[in-house]
Amino acid sequence: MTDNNKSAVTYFIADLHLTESRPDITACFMKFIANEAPKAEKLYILGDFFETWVGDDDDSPYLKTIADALTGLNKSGTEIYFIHGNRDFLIGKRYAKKASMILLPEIDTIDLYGQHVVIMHGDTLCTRDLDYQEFRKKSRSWWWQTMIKSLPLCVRKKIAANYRKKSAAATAIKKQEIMDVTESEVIDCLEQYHSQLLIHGHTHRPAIHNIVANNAKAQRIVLGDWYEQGAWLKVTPDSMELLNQPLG
Ligand SMILES: [Mn+2]
Repeated sequence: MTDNNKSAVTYFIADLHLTESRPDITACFMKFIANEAPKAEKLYILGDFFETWVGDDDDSPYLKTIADALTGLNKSGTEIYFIHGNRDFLIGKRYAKKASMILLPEIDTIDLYGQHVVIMHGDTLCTRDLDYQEFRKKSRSWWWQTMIKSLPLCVRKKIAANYRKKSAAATAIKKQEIMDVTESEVIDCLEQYHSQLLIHGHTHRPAIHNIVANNAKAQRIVLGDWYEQGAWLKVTPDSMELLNQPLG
């Protein structure tokens, strides 16, 4: 699918939290899709692309606009890959197809210009957030998802809104370090996958961390959220850069 007109550039984004109630973030994303993303041969979306997701049967015009923008990008020759976040883990094959995205497993490894890289949303690294990890386990189970999907769309929307309220209140009182990754999980993960580079989002703490894993230099790159600016990681065969653009 890769076109000859695309250069050796790969972009990574996460935590846009797209929602109709944030037209500024949506406009920033549309600008990114129109001006920036077409330069890349591949775009990886590492979760929490949407603020919430209640099911692929939500046929709102807003979600269609986003899908159409991604499809236009894909038609220009940019491959689009998606890993679920903790907000949009219910995105399924139907919407992925509409948006021309390829769904990847929750932890995946890719060849990034010769480097073996682990990519993920990042919520699984926050093992000290016990309440969340318990919810995560439940909400990824077959029985929970079957039960949720059997409810009418309007009920699911209400449940999601309630959950977000409760989660925001809980997050506000959780200690900062609980909300960040557990360093030993990062090292274990890089060792398990025999990799020296991990790219993830979720914590909203954009940075390139130099660490040690597999007894050698390694890096953990954290993508930025889009609450106050557009943010992406640009990777070429010889550079890695976290970039921004203003909202709106
Ligand atoms: Mn997240």
